[in-house]
Amino acid sequence: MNFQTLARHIIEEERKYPEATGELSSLLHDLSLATKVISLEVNKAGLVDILGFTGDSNVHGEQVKKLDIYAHDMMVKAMDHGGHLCVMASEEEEDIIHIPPHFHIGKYVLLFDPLDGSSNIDANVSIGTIFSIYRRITPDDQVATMEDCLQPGHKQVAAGYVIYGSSTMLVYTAGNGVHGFTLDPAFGEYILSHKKIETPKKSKIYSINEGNYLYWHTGLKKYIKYLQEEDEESGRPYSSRYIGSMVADVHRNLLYGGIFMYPADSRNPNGKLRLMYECNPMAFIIEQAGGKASDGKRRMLDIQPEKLHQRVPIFIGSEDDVKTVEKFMAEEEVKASK
Ligand code: AHM
Ligand code: MG
Repeated sequence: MNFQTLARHIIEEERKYPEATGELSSLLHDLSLATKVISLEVNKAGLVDILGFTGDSNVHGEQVKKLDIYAHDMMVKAMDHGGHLCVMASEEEEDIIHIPPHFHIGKYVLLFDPLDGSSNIDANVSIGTIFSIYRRITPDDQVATMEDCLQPGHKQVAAGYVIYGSSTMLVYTAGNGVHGFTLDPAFGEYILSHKKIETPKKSKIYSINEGNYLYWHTGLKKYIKYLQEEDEESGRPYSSRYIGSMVADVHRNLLYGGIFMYPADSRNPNGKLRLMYECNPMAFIIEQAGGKASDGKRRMLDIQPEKLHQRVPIFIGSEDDVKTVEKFMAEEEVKASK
């Protein structure tokens, strides 16, 4: 059989680095297992009474959980005892999550958004799990701290997402390109389906919530109008595609080319999306695929985080498009400062 499972792919990637211990491979394997369970539950969402609020009971009189809480619990349960992690943090939990001291403590740090875009679940729209892995920076013989979690994105060792869409796909990078695997529902394995994904340098798609137009930066308003103008040479007008589910929007743009934006606006000066759980892992993936990610001014991966749940504006996708929006916004700032 001429196909490659995720497990085999990870092992073969690791063979390229003689100093590798195999720990990262096992970690990614545990992670993929957790997402398979989440995928099953997501697929059942319309059938089982799992969409009620936390605390409701289902037809069996059992307590049901909202799917995002379920996904969070599943990630923690699958990852806390593997021996690879020293600390975790989740978008669903205020504080960092320590590894119980009776488990082996490893050298990696895991940050995740267990179910991004979960407000879309009821409408059967694609949602996803996003993960980001760092090496610990505090000494091995001490309890890991917030410092281990608050590292800039360029320190990521690996990052990825799983999209629960028309099929379930896991896309990851460990710093050596971006690889995509589709879950075969028949035998429950992720199979390599998208080898070394490269995103187009320039695109024809923009993704942004245009309902917020009134509150945007003038430079951004001008940029969007520019994309809507007709100009054959530069391939305008662009198409607008916005699902409202970051994993799905970024995934489509990764494959077809495109720019995804969640900007700051006059009501939300830091935008909406989270640096540690959404923006950094996606930025690592996009850069590895040849794209670019910024907060409008700075490279996303160079931002020094201050808070675990910090929000940040994001412009991510095809390199030329991200550069163009940065230029539009910078020009307006120069004008405003005169
Ligand atoms: P969530 O973490 O509460 O699910 O919110 C994140 C989601 C992203 O997936 C998506 O890009 C964004 O929120 C959409 O926001 P909006 O509805 O404001 O356009
Ligand atoms: Mg989220």
